[in-house]
Amino acid sequence: MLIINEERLLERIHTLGAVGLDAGGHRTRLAASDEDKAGRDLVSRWMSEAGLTVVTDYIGNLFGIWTPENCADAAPLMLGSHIDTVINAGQFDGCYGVLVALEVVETLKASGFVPARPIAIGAFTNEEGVRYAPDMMGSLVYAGGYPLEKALASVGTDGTVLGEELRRIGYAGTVEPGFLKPCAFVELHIEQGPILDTEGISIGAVENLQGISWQRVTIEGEQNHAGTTPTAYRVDAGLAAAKAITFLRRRCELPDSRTVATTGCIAFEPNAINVIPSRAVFTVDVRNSDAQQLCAEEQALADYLAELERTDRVKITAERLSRFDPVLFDEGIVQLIERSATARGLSCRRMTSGAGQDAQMLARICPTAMIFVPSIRGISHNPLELTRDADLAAGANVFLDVVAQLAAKE
Ligand code: HGY
Ligand code: MN
Ligand code: MN
Repeated sequence: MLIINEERLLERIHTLGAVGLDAGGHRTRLAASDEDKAGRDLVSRWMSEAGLTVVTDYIGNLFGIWTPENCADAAPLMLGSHIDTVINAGQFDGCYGVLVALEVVETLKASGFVPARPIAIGAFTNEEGVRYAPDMMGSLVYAGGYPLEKALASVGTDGTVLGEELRRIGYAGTVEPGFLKPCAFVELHIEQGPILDTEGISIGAVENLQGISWQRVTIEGEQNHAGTTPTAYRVDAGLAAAKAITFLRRRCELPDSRTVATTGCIAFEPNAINVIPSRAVFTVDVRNSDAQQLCAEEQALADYLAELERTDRVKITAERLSRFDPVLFDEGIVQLIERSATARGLSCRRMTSGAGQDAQMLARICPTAMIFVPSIRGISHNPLELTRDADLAAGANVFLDVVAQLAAKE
């Protein structure tokens, strides 16, 4: 059985992982930042050195394409993930998938394998959505789910405009997003959750992905003195925000609930220790793998906020930042993953992706599936994110089998 070059893969993961480290050793490569540019420059160099044609589209999606003469016109097989990160990130989220795709293409080329179709490796822009919303933006635009001009005009949390930043870092691109019409898309990714590690399973054959709803909630109260204002007189935006966040957690703790909810950002104004906040602005990330349940959660929150306006005499507005329905992946590719894992003597189980992924966007335009490898203790979006070398290699070899089979098919 063909296997990847584990040493070369691990070395690239660590080399890319060293890009974007600040003085404190924190790794951050936000979309279209200087650090993202440095990561992109490195990956596109590796793609060129591997003999791939490197192309960037107008939303900055970076592609390395292997087009053997005999099949230039066939619909390409597309692989890939993302190399942008969250703040103070781990080194495997997204990067593992892009670097294994490159490793697999190099391994197949060196083995003399001749595909029946081109193979394109994508590193999609702004998968994390930390600096610019929505998340999975590059792959969403690529799949035709979001207008290019609107994406380029996105204003970041730092006031920058994405299109200008892409030009500034030299990744404004030369081709339309969607320029390749893939026959299929496969993404290898760390699980970022605890299931595979807890159950001692090597491979996750990902058959679906949960829906995601992002909102920004603004609560207006009445700024007042922390000491002299009697409790009954208070119109406390901070307290109302705390009630809303607690309400969401209570919903997730209901029996049989499969909802997860997160408030990752919160800000008070004027943000002073002895002043009752006049305003609270916070984000809400709600996820559920069932479309109806996700709608029910959004409605429950809207109803609660309306109730809160009455009970706390505050004014509340909610702005939708992004929303994606749950996604089902391609059964045929999921079975390919399971067969390869079995043939390699690896334990495997089907699972749902709790995280948003570029694959959920490519699934709009072609048969798509994902492979997961274990995250130790399920830690992710955290510098302690870690996957054992043996698991990284095992996932890469299963990915190699799936790519070889999908690329061989006429
Ligand atoms: O938010 C997510 O699930 C992904 O990491 N972008
Ligand atoms: Mn990711
Ligand atoms: Mn992520």
